[in-house]
Amino acid sequence: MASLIEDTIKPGIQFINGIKPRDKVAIVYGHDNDTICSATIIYKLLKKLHGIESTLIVSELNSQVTESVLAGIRKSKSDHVIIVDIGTVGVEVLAELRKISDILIIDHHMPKGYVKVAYVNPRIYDKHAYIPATYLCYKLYENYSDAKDVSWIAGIGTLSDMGLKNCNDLFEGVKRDYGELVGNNRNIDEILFDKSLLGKLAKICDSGRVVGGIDGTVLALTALIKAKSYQEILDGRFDESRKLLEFHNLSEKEFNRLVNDFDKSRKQRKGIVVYEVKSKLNMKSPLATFLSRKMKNDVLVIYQKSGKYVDASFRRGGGSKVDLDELASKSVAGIPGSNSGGHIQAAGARFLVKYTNSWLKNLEKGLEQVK
Ligand SMILES: [Mn+2]
Repeated sequence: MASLIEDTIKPGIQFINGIKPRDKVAIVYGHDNDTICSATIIYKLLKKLHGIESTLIVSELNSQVTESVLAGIRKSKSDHVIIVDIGTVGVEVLAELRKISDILIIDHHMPKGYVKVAYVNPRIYDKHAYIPATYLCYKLYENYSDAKDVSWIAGIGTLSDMGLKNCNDLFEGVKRDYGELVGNNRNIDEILFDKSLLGKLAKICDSGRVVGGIDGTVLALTALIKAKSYQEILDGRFDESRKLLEFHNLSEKEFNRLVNDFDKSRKQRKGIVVYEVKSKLNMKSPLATFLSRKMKNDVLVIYQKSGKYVDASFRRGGGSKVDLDELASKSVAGIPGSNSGGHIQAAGARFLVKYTNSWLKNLEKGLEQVK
């Protein structure tokens, strides 16, 4: 493990060593806690090392690095671009980016064949490794400085991706520095998420995205960057953190309503439980993570309409070995304008609303094939 991480972060250390105090840096991030915590830690590292205030650039829908994201990077005139926890960056975009700056990608999805990019991804060395991006950023930070300042942020991001159990030194670090955040709980993500103060912080940060979409993600990131301690977030001590607490209240109420609705409206198919979330909030992923624990051998598929599209989350019970990345990909096979991605144990898909029925059919067929 130690050498897997050392090998993984080495290109990141080389990249950061090449950043000089007067350089400009842009950090590009996605929308969940793992990515915003990654961005925060890298931001704080560069600030601490060189006083650099990086430009933070949020990706667009589905964490895409689009032309307009590219335009934002160009405008920032950055010498270095760091992209965190974004699974796919298009070749054309990378080619454009390479002309204006050097690039570091810190990620933990299945590795892509990127060229001329510094690439930090544990799956280059072990394709089964499940090490969230925030943890990789934490290890980078630790290479330069005592990481106590950011261990609570690293805890939030890593726990939110349900990967803290694979990162025990971080768990121990949080426990040592901020014992009250984990209490007497063992390092089991599900338990920590439900019962610990760290889990509550994770929910507060995620409520930005849940209630406010991409703008809410930016709000949560701003709060994390501003916060000198986790108490400032828990107590709502400044505008952004106060707003986040309001969002958290709203999202908790809606979450409980939907958990009840799930029991009434879920549809059991062969080996799959399917549930449509009907909500104005972006409740799909937190619900999927929570409800998957009710599954034993079944796959859980939760989907929600968002504009013209349907977004689906794939999770599985502890007794299921179905490769969800593969199932998600089969579910959208042949559906125009669709896409899918993720990990073996958690994946997602997106397609136009009008293809919902074909998608549901593909889903059942796909499960037969993947099993
Ligand atoms: Mn992640």
